[in-house]
Amino acid sequence: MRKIPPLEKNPPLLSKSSKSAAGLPAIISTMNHGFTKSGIIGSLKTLSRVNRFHGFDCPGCAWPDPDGHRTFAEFCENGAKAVADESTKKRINSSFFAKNSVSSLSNHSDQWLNDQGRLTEPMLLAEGEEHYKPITWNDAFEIISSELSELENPNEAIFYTSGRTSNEAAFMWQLLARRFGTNNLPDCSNMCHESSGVALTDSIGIGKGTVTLDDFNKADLILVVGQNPGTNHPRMLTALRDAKRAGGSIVSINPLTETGMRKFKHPQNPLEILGSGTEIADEHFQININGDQILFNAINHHLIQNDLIDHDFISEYTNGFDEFRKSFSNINWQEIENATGISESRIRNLAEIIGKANSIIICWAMGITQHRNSVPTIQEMVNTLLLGGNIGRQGAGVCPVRGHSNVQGDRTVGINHKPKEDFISRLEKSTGIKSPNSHGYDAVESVHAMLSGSGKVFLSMGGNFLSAMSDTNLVSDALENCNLTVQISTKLNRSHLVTGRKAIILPCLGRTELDISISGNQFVSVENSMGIVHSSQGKNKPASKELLSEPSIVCNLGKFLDQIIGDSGINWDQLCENYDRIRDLIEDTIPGFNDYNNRVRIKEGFYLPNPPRDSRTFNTDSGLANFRINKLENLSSSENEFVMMTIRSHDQYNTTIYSSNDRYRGIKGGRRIIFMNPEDILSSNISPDSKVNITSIFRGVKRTSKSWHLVPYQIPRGNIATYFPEANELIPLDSVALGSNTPTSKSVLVRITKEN
Ligand SMILES: Nc1nc2c(c(=O)[nH]1)N[C@H]1C(S)=C(S)[C@@H](COP(=O)(O)OP(=O)(O)OC[C@H]3O[C@@H](n4cnc5c(=O)[nH]c(N)nc54)[C@H](O)[C@@H]3O)O[C@H]1N2
Ligand SMILES: Nc1nc2c(c(=O)[nH]1)N[C@H]1C(S)=C(S)[C@@H](COP(=O)(O)OP(=O)(O)OC[C@H]3O[C@@H](n4cnc5c(=O)[nH]c(N)nc54)[C@H](O)[C@@H]3O)O[C@H]1N2
Ligand SMILES: [Mo]
Repeated sequence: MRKIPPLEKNPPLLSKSSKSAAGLPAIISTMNHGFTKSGIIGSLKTLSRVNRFHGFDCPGCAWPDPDGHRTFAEFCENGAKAVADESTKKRINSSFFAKNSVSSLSNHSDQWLNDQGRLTEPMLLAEGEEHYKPITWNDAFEIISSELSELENPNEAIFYTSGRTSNEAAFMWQLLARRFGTNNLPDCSNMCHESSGVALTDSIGIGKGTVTLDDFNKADLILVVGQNPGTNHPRMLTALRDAKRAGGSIVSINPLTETGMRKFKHPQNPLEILGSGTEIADEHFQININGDQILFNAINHHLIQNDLIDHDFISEYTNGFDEFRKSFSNINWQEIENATGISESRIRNLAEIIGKANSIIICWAMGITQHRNSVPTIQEMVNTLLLGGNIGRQGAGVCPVRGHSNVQGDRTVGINHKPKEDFISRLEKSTGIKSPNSHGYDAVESVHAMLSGSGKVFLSMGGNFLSAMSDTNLVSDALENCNLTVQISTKLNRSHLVTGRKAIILPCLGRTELDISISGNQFVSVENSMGIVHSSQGKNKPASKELLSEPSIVCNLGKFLDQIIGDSGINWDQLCENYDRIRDLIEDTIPGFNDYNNRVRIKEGFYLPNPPRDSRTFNTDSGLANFRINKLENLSSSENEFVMMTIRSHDQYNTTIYSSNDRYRGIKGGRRIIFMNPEDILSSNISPDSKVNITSIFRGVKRTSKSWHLVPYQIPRGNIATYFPEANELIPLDSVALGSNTPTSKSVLVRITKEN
């Protein structure tokens, strides 16, 4: 079975990277995607329902909608692509699998797999078979529950979750896992914002952001660090544009000058489309990969040295300032300049701007969370905000920009391999299910467990674990070592092809589709990046009559399991007939959801409580916001070595590849490419036309990925960028962030050699 997509024959076509984001090209691109996939009328209808009060939540990202005026679809090119991709008219049925063996399918590209259309009926890949065959839902539930019941220990089962899962489905999923007796609930968050959750919980007592969208209009200064909003959170550009109009300044800190941070033309505003667009970033700091902790530490030094700090806030609300101040005794600017690639004078300049701003928001995403020292880096950025009293004040705070549209909600409702005692006791009270106290596996630990044979059944609520995880070859061995792997999915991906001895596909309804149970139309709810919970209701006709909703798949699994291993006391049927009942259980279990069923029916939804934001209350060990002092680190390369980051192109949604173009970066027709500084290309003595191999060496083990093309690009020397998931086979499984165990997808040391 091919674990990675096939290699590419031809180099990509290169042009200049775009000067501005969105505008007319975005509209044309949306038209192409939407109209070819779901037909003209279909896509117009579908797109008009995105993020409307009575429509569905956009599956594109977790950026919120403006409070009170979520009246018409906020247009976004990449949201539209995600929607069109789900509402495609193409279908995969049983004859597709009869025609194509699993190994022949695995020779196709990820884009081709996704392009085959929606999965329409439950399928079984029986042991030793080459083809998936149709199976009834009942038989599928029966096989899964009997495999589970045969395990010697509940911890041999692993329940993975991807972040599109609604609150209702996620709550039922964790209930099923815990009812079975395990906390093995790894989720995509382990590879994503886990570092943010860990760092923020320790520093300020909540693992989430503390700003609302309205704060963007009130901020003096917004730092966008390690994030590419033009591609991954396009609606954030509107918020940044508005922030600028309201007088705020924007600074981007990124090894690449991403197009979205240069200029933006709002695609719904005809004057902007034709005009020259709004400059977004006032200043751009082209930092070396992983130089951020040292940068913010140096900024903090300057702020303290020059007394640009808020003494009242520090003495009333924080802990550890004196130790923090003392930690700056031997600061070495030469080392700082080497690590960051930014001059002392520019850093001091930035520190002055920070010190003089009345309200500062720091936004970040994967450029910060996927390094060995991600938790320390985030805590250093929090230190910066604490010095100026920039938490719990209008126009100020932390803003970890979430990825998957409900990844934050999934954690809130219990997808957590390390449940807190309070959660365990509340869950027992509300449902009668006693969760084990011992921690479960996160994503990396799950792979180790499957490799060693102590993880035997892998069940996946959405997602594409094989391709999303680091170290693709090991993950493949891990999955193949399972007795059974189960994918609850909408679209075909590589995790359906690299499987356990037996494999089952359970096709489910997507966000855009009507979900009708015997008690009528159901809706679900989600939590966005700013802690607002709101409803999402699909309106499209389901892709097939056979599809079940995610909550109903979980409830059926629960029911079948009860029949084999004994009654859990949960009335699974009742719960999936009417999601209000699931929401009642969530309300009884999780603080902040009071009156859930009524409040979720209000147009804009409701904010979950956020103590640092609401009242400067910090539920930390000290009861105050903590200045944290961490050892300073950065990943620097030695001679002939590069620091590699793995990033998203403009035409992909995580492991779903829409095309092999990356419009903003000027790439056409190629994904196996290495963005490299032109001078590094020159000094490597490799002609840009030849193909190269990439090798990572970690703890003495070499991993090599073949057949890549060099692309000259404005990226700091010694740094390179490749695309995820193609480069994941190079990321060592045990190369993880301290404290959060997140794979270091943005910090991989590699060598480049000419392909023979
Ligand atoms: N269209 C689209 N939208 C998406 C997704 C998608 O795949 N496609 N994915 C969703 C998900 S799950 C997520 S988590 C988000 C991801 O959103 P992003 O975090 O924006 O995604 P990445 O492409 O990983 O981009 C990381 C950015 O960080 C920069 N960077 C890398 N290393 C460093 C560093 O050491 N320091 C600094 N300062 N910058 C660095 C890179 O140059 C790049 O601009 O997007 C979500 N939205
Ligand atoms: N090297 C590297 N690796 C990374 C990253 C990186 O930046 N670099 N980013 C990491 C991040 S931030 C994340 S979040 C993970 C993403 O990891 P995952 O969430 O596991 O991966 P996705 O590619 O988002 O999953 C796509 C699949 O989800 C299924 N799906 C889509 N919609 C639905 C739905 O509504 N219901 C169900 N049940 N299934 C659905 C489809 O079958 C689709 O093929 O990847 C991580 N991996
Ligand atoms: Mo993510």
